[in-house]
Amino acid sequence: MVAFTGRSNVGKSSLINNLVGRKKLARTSSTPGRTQVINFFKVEDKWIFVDLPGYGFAKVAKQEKARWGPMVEELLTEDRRLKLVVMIIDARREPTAIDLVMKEWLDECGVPHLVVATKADKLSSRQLQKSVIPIQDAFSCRVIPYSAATGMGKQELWQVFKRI
Ligand SMILES: Nc1nc2c(ncn2[C@@H]2O[C@H](COP(=O)(O)OP(=O)(O)OP(=O)(O)O)[C@@H](O)[C@H]2O)c(=O)[nH]1
Ligand SMILES: [Mg+2]
Repeated sequence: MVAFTGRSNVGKSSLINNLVGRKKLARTSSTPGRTQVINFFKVEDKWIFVDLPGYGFAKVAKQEKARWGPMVEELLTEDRRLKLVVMIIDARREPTAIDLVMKEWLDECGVPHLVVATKADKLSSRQLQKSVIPIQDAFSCRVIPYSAATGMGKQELWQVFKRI
């Protein structure tokens, strides 16, 4: 089982769709807060991809958050099927405080994770190279550039999954 987390509207659902090669498996939207429940997708009978609601979006009703917050936490810390968390951030931006807190929390809980910088197609290759450096510095780990529009990073991510 692989879970995908990141800020609201960063492109989690789009990344899952791109990885799986299906346009409408996970619902996407240009409005933040689209995914408001935990969605489980069975992939090739071997994997379960978990599309998590995005964090950092104030407009999602408090009640909703209170409902799934503990569920997300339980899934990330106690579900023994979970093998990896993919943390997704926007390639064009430096990670925000909440991203860093999330990463720290995953480190502390000992949850295996990696960082993916998506929407890479919105940058030129030069810009992308420049923008990945501060992201890697902030997280102190390697960052995989990704684009759900072009499929950049797809193979690399699948290779990681196949090793776990
Ligand atoms: N150009 C480009 N646009 C993208 C990419 N990934 C996502 N988007 C766009 O970004 C918007 C948000 O994408 P979603 O996949 O719904 O984002 P999400 O993280 O699942 O959002 P929530 O479920 O609301 O937390 C949509 O308009 C997507 O089309 C990408 O790699 N490149
Ligand atoms: Mg979503």
